Amino acid sequence: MLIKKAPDIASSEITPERLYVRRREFLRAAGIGVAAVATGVVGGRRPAEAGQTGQDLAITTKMVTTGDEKVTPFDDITTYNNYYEFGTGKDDPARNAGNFKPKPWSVKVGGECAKPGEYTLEDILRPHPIEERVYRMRCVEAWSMVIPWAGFPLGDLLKRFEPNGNAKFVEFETVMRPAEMPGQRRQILPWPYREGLRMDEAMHPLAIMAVGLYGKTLPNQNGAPMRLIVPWKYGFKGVKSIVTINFVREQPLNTWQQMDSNEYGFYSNVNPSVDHPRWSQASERRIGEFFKRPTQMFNGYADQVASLYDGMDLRRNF
Ligand SMILES: Nc1nc2c(c(=O)[nH]1)N[C@H]1C(S)=C(S)[C@@H](COP(=O)(O)O)O[C@H]1N2
Ligand SMILES: [Mo]
Repeated sequence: MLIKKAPDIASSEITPERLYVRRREFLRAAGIGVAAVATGVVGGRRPAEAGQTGQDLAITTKMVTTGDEKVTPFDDITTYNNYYEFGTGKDDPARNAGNFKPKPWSVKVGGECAKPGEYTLEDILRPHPIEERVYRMRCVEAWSMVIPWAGFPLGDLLKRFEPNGNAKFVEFETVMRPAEMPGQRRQILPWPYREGLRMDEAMHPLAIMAVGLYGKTLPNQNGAPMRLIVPWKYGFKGVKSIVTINFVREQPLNTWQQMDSNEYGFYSNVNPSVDHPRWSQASERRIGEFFKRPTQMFNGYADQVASLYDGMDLRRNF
């Protein structure tokens, strides 16, 4: 593959400390616990060992957004997955993702921005301190987990590409590798898997690009080397193994909406009062627990994100 040399990313584009502090104030005001941890590399710039799964990550900050809810065990997070590129069974990704190679990796950035190009994963990760964030993950299938992701704010990355005024949405695609991904040899979904966000959603401080979990780089079945996490939306917005980022003018069509637009919409915000046509979304089963628990509006993140949707009919824009 011919790799176009991307324009260098200037150090002035690295997230200013000021912005970082503002984000922490925002999260504190929202009642979210933030703690700096002494890892010996606080504020450090040590990048993730790009693409090697199970490597230790240097975490600079820890944030818990789930109160005293129990964190889901590592074994459940890494063996009960949705990743149709590796099969449709929950245990298929863990069994079939062993031959997937998340290294070397590069991401093609394009569309309405000043800095399009092909960036290596190392280029992408270099300026971003890795934070641990414990988020609820609510699958549209009405089960949920609590996951200690490692990653960095998606907005900090997107800003580096200098999206212009025409960039109203951002679109992401998963890698296309039928030789390593058995599910892609069958027309289970229209490949490659695609997802999108409105720009203000993408810039929201809770949206992250995840590169690890439980303090280590991502296992293949969880989307190595880099995947999206948008905790107030259903899990399917969290597109895995990202190779394309496009800034676009029009609302993009995501894979599940393309599959059936009566069942899956663009916004896909967790909403207990808007049922899926085939099942209720009012409650969920936390993996590892027997009794169901009520699902919370915006997955419990309403205080932080509800204002993004002021004046919108969330029944129509599901
Ligand atoms: N490329 C790709 N990304 C994907 C999926 C998929 O099938 N392919 N499944 C989605 C769904 S439905 C969910 S619930 C989450 C699951 O993430 P996890 O397996 O890390 O828990 O990944 C999302 N991202
Ligand atoms: Mo899901």
